[in-house]
Amino acid sequence: MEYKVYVNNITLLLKQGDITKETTDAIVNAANEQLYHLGGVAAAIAQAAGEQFWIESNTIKHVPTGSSAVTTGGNLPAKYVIHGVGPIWKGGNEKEEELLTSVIQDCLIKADTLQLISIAFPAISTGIYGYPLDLAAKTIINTIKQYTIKLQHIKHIHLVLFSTKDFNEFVSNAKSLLE
Ligand code: AR6
Repeated sequence: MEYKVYVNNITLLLKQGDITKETTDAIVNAANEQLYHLGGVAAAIAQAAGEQFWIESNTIKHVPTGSSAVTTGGNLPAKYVIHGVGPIWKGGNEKEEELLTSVIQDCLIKADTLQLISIAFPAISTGIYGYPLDLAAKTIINTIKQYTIKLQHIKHIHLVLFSTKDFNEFVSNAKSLLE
């Protein structure tokens, strides 16, 4: 399942699938501040990327929530992994929206600075970190809408949603926010 829309000369492709299989230049990991990739999409990425990826992750000591850090992709098809640390949902009054906006922006800046053409995101914070799916979809899509205008190199952004439910939620928000 796929849905494509154009935003400021960039292709935004929403798809259902496994982000470890993406052939974009970079994939984003939904990481924690320590880059201990023990659950969710992080564990799947680490498993597919291999040992060198763990070693690189361990050299990065701390990534503050709302920001990101870059490693190579190891055995993944993607050349880079951008580790974005999203907020843990605490009810909505602990700057969660600001922090989710900030992490998406930071990943886009890192990819654009590396002069990458394509990047794939998972639904950061919506799994173990408990961010409500509809609110996350709105914030992630709005951030992409507002931020793409500033990008020099990136031409393709993928949002890779793991379940049909997640895919449908993101598509309905993309239709109302971008069409
Ligand atoms: N491809 C795409 N999306 C996936 C995949 C996959 N292979 N596997 C899971 N998802 P989560 P968070 C979806 O929990 O909420 C980890 O332990 C999943 O269904 O991975 O930001 C980290 O180390 C959900 O929609 O990330 C942190 O400690 C989305 O990815 C913590 O979890 C994000 O879920 C981060 O929690």
